[in-house]
Amino acid sequence: MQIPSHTTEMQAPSLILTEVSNGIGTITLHHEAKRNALSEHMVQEMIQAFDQFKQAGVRVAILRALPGVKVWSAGHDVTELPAGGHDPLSWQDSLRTLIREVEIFPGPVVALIEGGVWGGACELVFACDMVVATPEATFAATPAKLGVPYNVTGLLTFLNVAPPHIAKEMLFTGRPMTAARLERQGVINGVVPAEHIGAHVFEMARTIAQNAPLAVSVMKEQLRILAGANAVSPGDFERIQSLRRVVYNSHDYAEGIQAFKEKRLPHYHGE
Ligand code: YXS
Repeated sequence: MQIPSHTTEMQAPSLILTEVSNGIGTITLHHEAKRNALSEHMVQEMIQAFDQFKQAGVRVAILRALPGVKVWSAGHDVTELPAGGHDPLSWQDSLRTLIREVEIFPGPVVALIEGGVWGGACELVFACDMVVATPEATFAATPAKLGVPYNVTGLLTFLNVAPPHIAKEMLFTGRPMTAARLERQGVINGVVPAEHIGAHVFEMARTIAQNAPLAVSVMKEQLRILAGANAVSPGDFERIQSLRRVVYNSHDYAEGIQAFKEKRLPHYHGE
């Protein structure tokens, strides 16, 4: 039985459901009104859930939305992005914090995907250790559509799971890519019909949970360290940050955010 994560009458209503059974912890995104946008509030609840899972000795975590959703998550909460002049994806940004939590959680995190995955949620899913999706699921990376200068570790998440041409097609077009196409490229682990995906993912989680948890969690941490072992010189890093500053200080960035809020198409002028 899924229970809302712990809330008291003083707190805002919970935006996720959590469940722990037999060493498997499940986080279900549950904010339909904003299409499960990864707001500060939702991210804080997810981080608390991961902490609870650690204390409960959870060996595998599953990240999902409610069965049958049309939108798994609409990505970063755009209303919480700076209007301009500040790095929208700095170290302490909620999306960045959540992705690091997934990466350091001491057990595999399996993403169970139904519906559309947008923007930063696409990176969140790719940062999970395995991804299983229904045939109807789609994945769209949207920084180019909003004028957002994606950050270094975020782009590395894409490069670590997708061949460069696929990562570039996703990032440059901003168009949703189908689960079938991403499975063919090895970007996701499998495509399973909606009526079977729950059982399929739980069966995989049970198999992992029966293995030696220390060996699994240490291999996960080793793979995280190896995946991030891309040497970038201090000069190159400074050049990257100066290029990103031009973008988030640009008219185009402010236009992208404003157009979203006004529910209209943006008009970009390359400045
Ligand atoms: O008008 P109300 O108040 O009912 O609110 C609407 C939307 O404004 C809201 N909503 C969001 N609010 C904040 N941040 C979001 N990302 C977001 N997405 C949606 O939810 C209410 C219902 O939305 P609506 O009417 O559009 O739903 P729909 O079913 O017609 O369409 C679902 C979507 C997902 C196709 C549509 O909402 C959509 O295109 N959302 C934006 C997807 C997107 O571009 N996400 C990227 C966010 S920025 C991000 O993740 C990174 C910074 S980056 O861009 O760099 O990747």
